[in-house]
Amino acid sequence: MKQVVLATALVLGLCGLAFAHFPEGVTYPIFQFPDNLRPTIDGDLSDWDVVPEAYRIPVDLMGERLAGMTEPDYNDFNCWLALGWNKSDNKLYVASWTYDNVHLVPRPSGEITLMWRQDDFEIMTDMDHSGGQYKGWTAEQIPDEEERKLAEGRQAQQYACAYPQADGVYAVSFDYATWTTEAPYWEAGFTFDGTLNGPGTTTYEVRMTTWDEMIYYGPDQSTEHKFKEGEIVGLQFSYGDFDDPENPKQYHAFWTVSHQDATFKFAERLCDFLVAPLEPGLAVESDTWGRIKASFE
Ligand SMILES: [Ca+2]
Ligand SMILES: [Ca+2]
Ligand SMILES: [Ca+2]
Repeated sequence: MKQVVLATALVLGLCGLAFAHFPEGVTYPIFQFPDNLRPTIDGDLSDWDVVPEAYRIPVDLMGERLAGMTEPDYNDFNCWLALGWNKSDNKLYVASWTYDNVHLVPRPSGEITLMWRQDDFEIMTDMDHSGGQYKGWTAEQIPDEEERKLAEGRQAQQYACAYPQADGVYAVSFDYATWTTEAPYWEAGFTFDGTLNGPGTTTYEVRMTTWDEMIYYGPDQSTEHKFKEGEIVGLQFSYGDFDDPENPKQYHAFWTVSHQDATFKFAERLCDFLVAPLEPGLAVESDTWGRIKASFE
């Protein structure tokens, strides 16, 4: 087994030569949650009110890649997302809010790999910021079937969420791992307020373990990413918008933070995200709160 793993690492190393990231010149910050302000993972995003506006990524900063829209129409689709991290639990926190005029989530029960073919929210992670191909390997590129399976999602990962779903499965990772979207590596809360096949708002709130190297056999064979304050990691987020209940597999629009295509395959097309230091105001506030609490004890 060890030889198989090493051989694949060599293939990946040779392919991972590109480092450009998008949008060019843009770095988005990941908010550092102090321990006492970590959000509860329940789909209620009110505990994200402490996150300053500068950390939010609204649809206005995203690119639309399929419908030719150069700016958002809030009556058709609106969204924002925000990222957080915490030093103590070493987790990535994700909050997403969307309004959609037609919320279409008709995925048949059991067909989890079709998660993307409906109104979904996609998360891509390249934690060691290496770039390079991370999915969609062909037999020509990696002839050995098992090595090819190992390479899918190994050095970067793609996840999708959609809510609600007929079979109660709300997330999938597009590789051979089933455990990366299960507790304790993935916890999520979702809400939908509206009419299915009609207008509504959806929230996704996720706390997830991130991986420098994901081996689909299990967490013990994989390497968890350790967040370092001030480092840059590769992340990317997309929203598919499907609006025609009569033709549910037809994209209406596709909104993406990186403004790039094929981010499901090439990690160098992901965005730069800064693992931010604690906001000075919050650090003072939590210190002060600690002292006040201590004075009552
Ligand atoms: Ca919450
Ligand atoms: Ca729409
Ligand atoms: Ca839609």
